[in-house]
Amino acid sequence: MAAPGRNQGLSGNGTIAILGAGSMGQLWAGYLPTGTVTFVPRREVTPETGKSALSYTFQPFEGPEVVVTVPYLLATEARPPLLMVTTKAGDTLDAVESNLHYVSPDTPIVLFQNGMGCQQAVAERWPQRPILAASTTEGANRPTPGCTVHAGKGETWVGPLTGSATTHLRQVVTALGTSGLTVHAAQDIHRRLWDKLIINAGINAFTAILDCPNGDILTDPFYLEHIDELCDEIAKVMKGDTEEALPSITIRERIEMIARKTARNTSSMRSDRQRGRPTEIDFINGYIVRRGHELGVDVPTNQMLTNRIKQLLP
Ligand code: KPL
Repeated sequence: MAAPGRNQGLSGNGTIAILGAGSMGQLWAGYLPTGTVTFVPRREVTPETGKSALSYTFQPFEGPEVVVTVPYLLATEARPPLLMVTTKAGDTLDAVESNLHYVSPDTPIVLFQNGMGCQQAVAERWPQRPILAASTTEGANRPTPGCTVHAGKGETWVGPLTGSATTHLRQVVTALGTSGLTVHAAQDIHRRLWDKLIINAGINAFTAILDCPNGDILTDPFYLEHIDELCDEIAKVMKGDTEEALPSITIRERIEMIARKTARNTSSMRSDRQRGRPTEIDFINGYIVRRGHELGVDVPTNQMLTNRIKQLLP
């Protein structure tokens, strides 16, 4: 385990900074060794403006519930050796931009967003910086304010998006591994992001439109009417985007395996809808629509799901 305040393999002695204190940020902060992690506050923390730490109840996958207290990163001390970005996909570019002033040009930045497009946008904006993406199948949710639950045990792959990130990959994997969660290095992270995109594209919009837990889509006539065409479109766009061809039946099997495995879960998009928050549709089915248009692939089912979600939410 890393000594408090130090992070093995990363340059500098500061704490890993997590930007985005939602369920994914709180999951990692709950498992990383005490004293090695801070949250980036929404506004600068000063003695006048308030709290110096965020506390919440954390239910690990195994073992008793614990109270986790994570200090906020103080502007005066800020020089984190690693920045983990766990914001919603649509907030990522702006969030990174507003925090770069205290992040050294050679500090690795790891993007944990669902979907695709926002990670590439960050890498394109700052091509000289070490930008990495993470694709995770860990499941976390916040059933009540102040309480985060590690609901599903998974794995995390981390890989470089920019040239200079390659030399940081090993250290980043080691640092994230101090959490005790399973973390792998992935040279081809784009492909790993696609593996997750397939699942989100096949589950999230259906659950939000039908307002049901993940498993219930499997017998719903709306899902059954559209899933084969959706998988055909995904297969074609994926082939154009990654050179990797997956038969559409395999795509459907993967979607349905996860829908069964997470049958009682509320998907992140259904949860966004229930809470009246913006969804990540532009980075899931919306991304497939954009790439489809660029590649000359017809994507009417992805377009229909994207439109339906946008009609439901502001
Ligand atoms: O990642 C998910 C999400 O809700 O965003 C799935 C895999 C669909 C689990 O709910």
